[in-house]
Amino acid sequence: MKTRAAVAFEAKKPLEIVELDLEGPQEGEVLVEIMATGICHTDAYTLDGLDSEGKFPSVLGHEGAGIVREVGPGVTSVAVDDHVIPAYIPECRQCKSCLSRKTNLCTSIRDTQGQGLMPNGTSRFSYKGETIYHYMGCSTFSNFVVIPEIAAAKIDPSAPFESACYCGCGVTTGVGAVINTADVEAGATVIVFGLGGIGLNVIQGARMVGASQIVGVDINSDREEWGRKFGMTDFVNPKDVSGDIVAHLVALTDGGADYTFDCTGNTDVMRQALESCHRGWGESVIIGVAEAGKEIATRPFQLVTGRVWKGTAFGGARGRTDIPKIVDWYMNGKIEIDPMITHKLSLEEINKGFDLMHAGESIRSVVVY
Ligand code: NAD
Ligand code: AHE
Ligand code: ZN
Repeated sequence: MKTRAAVAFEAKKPLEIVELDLEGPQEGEVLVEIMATGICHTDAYTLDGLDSEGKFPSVLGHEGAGIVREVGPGVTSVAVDDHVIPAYIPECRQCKSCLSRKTNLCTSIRDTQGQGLMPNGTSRFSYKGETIYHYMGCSTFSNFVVIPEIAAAKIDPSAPFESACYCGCGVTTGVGAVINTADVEAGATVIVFGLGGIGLNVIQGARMVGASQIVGVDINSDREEWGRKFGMTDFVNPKDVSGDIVAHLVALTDGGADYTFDCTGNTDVMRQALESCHRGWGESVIIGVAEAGKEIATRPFQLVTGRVWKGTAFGGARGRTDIPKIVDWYMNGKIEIDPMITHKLSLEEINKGFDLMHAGESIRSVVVY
């Protein structure tokens, strides 16, 4: 079949809207009509050539929601007409990682997914006879996609696609980092660095679990109003702090925060986040994705004196088990999504979504097919 898609033919070039050829689902695969997709900073990072795994030409996008239109042989867990979110971390429930119960990082198809291919080592997309690669197993910037069955998270069919799609990455990552990775307790103090599409969800997760102080840090002062909408109690723009930002934050949180989260992808900020943790017990969670070649550093003494540095992928959420729960939390009002969706665009306008993100003018742009 043919599908309309925004294709990344080359790094650092705008996406091009073209008609691709799409092969039908093979064994263990499903065809999904994507109804809406968010644009996450990770898409921009890959398009900008900063991802060591980035492959071109490819169809980016990993924050979508849609309807199953066809299932391949052997598919049993989803059926035609089911509403699904493609999970970039699938959940096979059979690999060592899934069975360990210690991680959400299902390993069963990670190798081929990282190469932009379906589990059998081939792509379903092509353009004028040439292979176009998949991205993160999702490629939601295409109106129709083929995904592995183990990556299809079945959601409440009454959930609107334009909001639910954000649970495919940003909402689940931010809220999940708080409840799964850090396991923030009521009364805890929290600092969130970077108040964009992910950081605001960390803030609402911290509010949900009853954190007593939620400090937001961003170099964009417009983000103060945004943070406060979701439960932030204090805002700091590092540009307005005359001395050392870490010392400022440690003083503001009575010796350092119980939990800090990097949602910027900037390795200098990751260090500040770690060092703003409380001596003896503070935990810092890296969510931001740093560009290829970057490394983190701190004095080992920071860890010797009890601070813990960890990271999270997709907020520790298990694709098929946890995405439907997060959608349900949205549907029953436990979490908010709609106010964060600042822009709705057509596929033809998708490059504008990237421009808005880079200009700091959007929280989330959603492309509606
Ligand atoms: P975004 O562009 O919406 O938000 C980033 C925010 O960080 C902006 O508000 C920006 O002003 C702020 N910022 C930038 N530099 C800063 C600095 N030096 N100090 C303080 N604030 C600063 O991006 P997003 O979609 O929220 O994504 C945030 C990061 O999380 C990206 O690196 C993205 O790739 C990553 N991410 C990781 C996961 C995961 O599973 N680990 C999932 C989704 C996104
Ligand atoms: N491919 C990059 C790393 C990119 C990365 O860390 N991705 C996150 C999700 S970001 C979503 O917006 C993730 O889940 N990583 C786990 C995984 O297995 O990819 C690189 O550095 O090579
Ligand atoms: Zn993402």
